[in-house]
Amino acid sequence: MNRLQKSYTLAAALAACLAWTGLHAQETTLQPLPQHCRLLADSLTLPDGYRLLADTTGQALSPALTCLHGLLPGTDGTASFEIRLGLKGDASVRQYDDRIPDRPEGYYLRTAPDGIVLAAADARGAFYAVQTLAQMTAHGKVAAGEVTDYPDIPFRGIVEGFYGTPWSHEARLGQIDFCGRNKMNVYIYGPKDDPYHSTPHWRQPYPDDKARQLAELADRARRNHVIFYWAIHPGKDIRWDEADRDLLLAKLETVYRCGVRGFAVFFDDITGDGTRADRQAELLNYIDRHFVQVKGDVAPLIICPTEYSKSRVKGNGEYLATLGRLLNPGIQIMWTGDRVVTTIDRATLQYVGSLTGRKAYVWWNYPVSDYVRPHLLMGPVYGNAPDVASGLTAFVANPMEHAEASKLALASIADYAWNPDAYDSDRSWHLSVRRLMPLHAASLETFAAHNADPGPNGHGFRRQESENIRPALQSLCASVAEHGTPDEDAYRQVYEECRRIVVASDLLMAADENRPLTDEIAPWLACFKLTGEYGLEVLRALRLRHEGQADACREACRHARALRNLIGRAGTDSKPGVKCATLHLLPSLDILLERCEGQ
Ligand code: 14T
Repeated sequence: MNRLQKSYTLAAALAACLAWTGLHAQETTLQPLPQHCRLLADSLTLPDGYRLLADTTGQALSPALTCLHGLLPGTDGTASFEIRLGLKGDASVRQYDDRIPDRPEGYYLRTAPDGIVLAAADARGAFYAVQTLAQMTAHGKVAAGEVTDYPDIPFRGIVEGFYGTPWSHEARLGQIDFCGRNKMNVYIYGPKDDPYHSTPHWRQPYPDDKARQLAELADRARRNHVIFYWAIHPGKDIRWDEADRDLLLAKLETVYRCGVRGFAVFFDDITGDGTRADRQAELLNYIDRHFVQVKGDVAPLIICPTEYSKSRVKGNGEYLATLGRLLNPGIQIMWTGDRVVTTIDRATLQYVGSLTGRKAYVWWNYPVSDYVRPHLLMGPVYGNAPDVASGLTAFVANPMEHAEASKLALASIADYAWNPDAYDSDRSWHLSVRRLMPLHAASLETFAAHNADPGPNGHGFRRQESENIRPALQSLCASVAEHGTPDEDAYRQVYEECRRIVVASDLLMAADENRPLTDEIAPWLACFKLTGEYGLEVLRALRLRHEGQADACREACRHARALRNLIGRAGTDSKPGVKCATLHLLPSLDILLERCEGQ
């Protein structure tokens, strides 16, 4: 054996050993990140046919089975490769019972040369096992290994609760499927601008076409193991009498008949008599007693209180204390944190928990942009504490009116809510980008990196933006300000970033990979391209000035100024005032241009 052969053998032995101990495990791209996961570097080739061993007790496993058949169509009763799908105690997975986490929605997944095991604590867990399997599968191959998993937060999802154009029916169906793929189990329907959700028409039943759509949403939710909640917002003009109470109950009944099995009552953003805690509690308890408990198949009620953030709490919190004291114990109380738009930590959960005597149902106002409409919020999702799980029952996010662009943040929110203490915002952001447009991930990442901060706003909520190029922008501006000469390295980096911006804009505008997304962000893509072109022209002007070419510099400045004016006017009639890269990139370029124009 020569030296080369010897070292090869050694390397192979080492690799085998590492594979065995899991140290050579593949860096996982699973999102949400599982609690325990050991995937080997090798993947298995999936056979054309497999034998399915599934215990089909009732309808419980049907969403999991439907999804499995979509992923691997070739069932064949005689094949040697076995796929076992079942719940704890079922014959098909009995030998794996002790591996199933003893937690709601828990599952154990094993992929090996002889077959696949999907063994779960409950039906939703089985569905999630299949979702994980789907993420491990590509091009006829599946990663080999084991996953043991469960969520740390019981309820995770979306609250469609923003002001502005409500999502289209198609967009909602897509969001519910998205919830399923991201292991979110709640979708709360409460768009502020649905007239039948709020004033003026909350008392009226939906017209037939809208009722049919609600039924379709409820059905789609069931297929994704998502609880679809319908919310009503009656507080602007409710009278605390029997007539309005009966009208509200009758409205819930009509929505129940559409197949909806979850209900919420929102009392946010109202003034006057509707804000009374004792009356709100009385109404909710009445609904609980005479509707939820009578039906028997309806999820626990949710209330969004009038004082839904610490900043809205008056006095010593008598309002929330009254709700906590009077509301039936199973009723969930929503909470946005210390402010309306802010990140969540243990202290805020402790605060509201001790007032209401129950764990908070967190309504996170992100990536909602109804208070900063010209901006897209597509940066990394960060700032929520890793140790929140014991202080809340739910974490639901209020998105942007842009359904597709919201999915970037929502995928990370799903990741966070599943496993908050292992959550890594950058890792999650990269994965979310890749899952939205795998073929254009680099371009979409460039776009999203510069579309993150909401700009100055009344909530005082800000986000990092353009972090990759921030140091270079700083040194470039500093070098020009201090000695009039641009720092070469910084200049080159900013130049390259502006080139990337122009190219990314063009690639995304031309791409067919995710039309719903690129159509939605088209006005921002146009603005983004102008921003890149503006940057390039500012840099050219800077160089010409440095070279002493005064006339050429002046011409470049004129062009740059024209581009800057176009950026200021960016948007279309339907989407006025589009803004991007406003935190660092645009202000830096503005400083540099003024400097060039100044001489
Ligand atoms: F119900 C609440 F939890 C809540 O957040 N309500 C609204 C919500 O619909 C909206 O999307 C969100 C972000 O703008 O904030 C709440 O609406 C507000 C908040 C304010 F502080 C509307 C006006 C305000 F001044």
